[in-house]
Amino acid sequence: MGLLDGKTALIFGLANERSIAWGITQAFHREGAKLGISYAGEIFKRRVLPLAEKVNCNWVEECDVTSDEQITAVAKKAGKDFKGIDVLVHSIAFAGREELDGPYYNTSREGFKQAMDISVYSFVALARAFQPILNPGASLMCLTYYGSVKVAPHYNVMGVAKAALESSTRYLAYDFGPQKIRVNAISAGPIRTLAAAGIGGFRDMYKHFAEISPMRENVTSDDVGNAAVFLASDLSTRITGEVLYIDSGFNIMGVQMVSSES
Ligand code: NAD
Ligand code: 0WE
Repeated sequence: MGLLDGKTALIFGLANERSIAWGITQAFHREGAKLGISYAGEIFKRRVLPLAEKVNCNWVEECDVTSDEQITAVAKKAGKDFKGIDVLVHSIAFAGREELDGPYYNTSREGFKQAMDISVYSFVALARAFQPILNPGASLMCLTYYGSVKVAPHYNVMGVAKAALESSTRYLAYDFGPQKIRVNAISAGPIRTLAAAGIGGFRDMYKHFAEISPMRENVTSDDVGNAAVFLASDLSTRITGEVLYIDSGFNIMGVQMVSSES
């Protein structure tokens, strides 16, 4: 008996075995969901296909979310191959590397547009494209980060994009409410994924997190996967428009102090 027995889930944003999307995919598989996986770019195909095999998933489709055509095509394909969709996970973000360094005021117009397009608009576009094939009781979710609410040095335009993503989550929750479709965001603490690799100061931030968060522990993709199961399942009926923190309690802290107790 799995919490997601009989449900079909589509996951966008799987790049490799370190992706948060992989933690979510494995947790969904464990709970009995039927899976579809989408990735971006030919380079990742080689990485993603063997992962999909591990979770008995033979529905793997490329979708670059900057392309309306590709979004439409993937929704059309899903409509043909599945009896409606119950869960959609958006685990996608991108900003140009040069935007994640130096002062926020140096954000370029193009860099701003690109970060908002890939990291925010794509969630709205996916929600619209899939609306006709979403089953009543369906659950949509996206991944966000605390840099949306408070300043995380160098997160810059991504913080602004995550604020817009969280706001989009609330507006989508309002739109989809009458259809009994829920929309939520998961705010995860820092995790060492491809999107965190090579970020200046990430290692120190990661270590600091484990020192000052109430639970004194870093977050894993498995933790996020389990929370995603909850949001995807019927255990969370009536929860919509929320930002669920999976962060060892980090976000509740006002004053940060390195404790002598462990
Ligand atoms: P990741 O690099 O594994 O995943 C990011 C994904 O975005 C990749 O699969 C990439 O292919 C995809 N992507 C980028 N541009 C795309 C495009 N044009 N079309 C389609 N897909 C595109 O890294 P991750 O850390 O697993 O990130 C997943 C999500 O989690 C992101 O939204 C990220 O902001 C969020 N998040 C990450 C952390 C962290 O510390 N790693 C913390 C909180 C939230
Ligand atoms: O959301 C994220 C990652 C977002 C991200 C990361 C990259 C790095 C590589 C978006 N675009 C790119 N583009 C690249 O070229 N996180 C929450 C992880 C993260 O990223 C940071 C962080 C944290 C935490 C960037 C600066 C400061 C802190």
